[in-house]
Amino acid sequence: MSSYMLYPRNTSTRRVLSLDGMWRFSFDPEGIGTEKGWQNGLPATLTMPVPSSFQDYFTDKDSREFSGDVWYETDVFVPSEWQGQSINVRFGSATHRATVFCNGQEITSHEGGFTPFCAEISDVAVYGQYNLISVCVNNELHEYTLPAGNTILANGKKRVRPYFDFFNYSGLQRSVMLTATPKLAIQDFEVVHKSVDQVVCTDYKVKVDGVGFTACDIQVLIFDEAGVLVAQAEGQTGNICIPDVKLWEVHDAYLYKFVVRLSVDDEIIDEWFDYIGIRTISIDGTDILLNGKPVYLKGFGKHEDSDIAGRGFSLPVLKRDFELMKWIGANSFRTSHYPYSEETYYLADREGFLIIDEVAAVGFMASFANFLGQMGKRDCFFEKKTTPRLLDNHLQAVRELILRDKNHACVIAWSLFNEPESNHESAYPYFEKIFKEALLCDPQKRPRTFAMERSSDFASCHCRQLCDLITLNRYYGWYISGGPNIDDAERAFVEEMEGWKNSGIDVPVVFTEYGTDTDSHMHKLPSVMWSQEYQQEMLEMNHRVFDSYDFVKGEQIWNFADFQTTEGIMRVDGNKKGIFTRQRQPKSAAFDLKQRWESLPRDYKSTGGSK
Ligand code: CKU
Repeated sequence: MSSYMLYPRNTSTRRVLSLDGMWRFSFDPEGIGTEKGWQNGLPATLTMPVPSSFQDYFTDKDSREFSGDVWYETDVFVPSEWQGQSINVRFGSATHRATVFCNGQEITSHEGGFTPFCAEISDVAVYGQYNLISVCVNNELHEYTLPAGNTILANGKKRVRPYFDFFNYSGLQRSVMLTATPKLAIQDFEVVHKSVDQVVCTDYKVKVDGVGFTACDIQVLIFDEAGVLVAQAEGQTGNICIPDVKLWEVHDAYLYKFVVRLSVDDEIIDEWFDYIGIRTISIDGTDILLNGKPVYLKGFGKHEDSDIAGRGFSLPVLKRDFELMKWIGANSFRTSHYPYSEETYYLADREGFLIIDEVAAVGFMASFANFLGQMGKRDCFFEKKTTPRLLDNHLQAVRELILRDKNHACVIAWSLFNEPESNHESAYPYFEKIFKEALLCDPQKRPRTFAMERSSDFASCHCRQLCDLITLNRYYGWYISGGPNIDDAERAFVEEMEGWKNSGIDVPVVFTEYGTDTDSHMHKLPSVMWSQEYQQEMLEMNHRVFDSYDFVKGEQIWNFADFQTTEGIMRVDGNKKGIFTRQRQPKSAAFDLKQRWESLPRDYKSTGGSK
């Protein structure tokens, strides 16, 4: 069992040390590491940067395509003055699962490659000395894992077959930190913002853990951006109304510093803080309302993906992506197809971007099993022997996502699946459980959705009534009637949209994917598929259709940038649907988008929301 911990921060009572850097590394193709005692020291002498994916450094294919166990280890100095505190090694993620050891002793395991977890080493660490931290990370995919796929044996080697369209990058891809917190500590904190009579106030709740917490006093202090104390409250739960509160807005983010203090007899025993944007989010008919005012979403489906580091967290890439998104006039993105690094959400909070936050439930469609590979008729994905195990993992992933991201102003909706087999009636009971769990876990009760593939629409989808907003992935002009047949694509698209309209759609529809693969070096007049001109034409056609339907309340293009995928006959060194190249330079369509998005009003096509 592993535990969650609030984002680590240095405060008067807490200490954080970064463990990022060059770790020692070994491949363990036969999975014999633990048996052979590798937790006491690795046999091989490879090195590996943390955070990063391990795949793109080596010059041989076997290393890049490696599936199975890999081991990381490093020496960690635990200061003697930390004795008596709770000492943890906190992993931003370990993809897709990990077991952690300290000085050879097994500490914890964690399933799921995109959420943080802690290994508590307080009782195992030797204080005032270096300690050996070892991690066995496994990157296999199965039909019961998130994301889904399978693992086969090819020439005696394990190989993954992802049921999804992105490379199975893995390893310790996010920062690792050593933390010291008091034994009696603030465990969690939640905020819910409510508008009553035009005034937005915040209900808060503090969770404390440890022996003797009933004797504690809890204080919440709120500072504005100038550092002035503007409100305070006492107790584990309470309500805060900041006089003349400055709301968090799109591209106009205002963040208050929420400080939580735990004290006994006036002595502060724990202190933690976070930066919180105060805003409301709701759905009113076909409008998405931020602070009661309609907002039209403009932006992208993204990936955490870049040269060399793979899916490894990179602050420079994150910074560049946000600058490009601001330049082009975007206001939102979806964390397709997994929860992103925590730093992404903190930056989105700071910059005023809206996020549709997605759990790694991708590859849940029988016909897409082995994406771009074998197709054929199979049983519904939700009727397999492995479904109960998948459901357990999925519920846990939803809990961990919401536990981590619930306080972020930037998160405006939860995407609970990407392109699942929702056109089958046996999907409904599974979906219902996932949707219920999300509602239960989220104190802010954000809107819930899942990204629908073309086989699910107004008529064929069995789960759409569970959605608070509808999100559609559509490829009219690419997978459907591309190139010279783009007029047919437009007709088919309009036909589908008429279907949604006639079905009496009464929630917003946001396009979460549409786009074309585009070679950044290819120009062609007249256009052909893959040329930059065709990307421009296809987007123009799609926008024409979006613009004719008032219930369409957002457009998020697939994809922000070109990204790496598994090799295949439809992918040329990856998916090229980026508006930017993998090196983050614009294709021609970027300039059209900039013009369009800068001219669309915030409340484009609103029906006049009031709440
Ligand atoms: C995108 C089969 C459709 C998959 N959909 C999801 C996304 O992950 C893919 O990259 C479409 C595409 O470019 O095909």
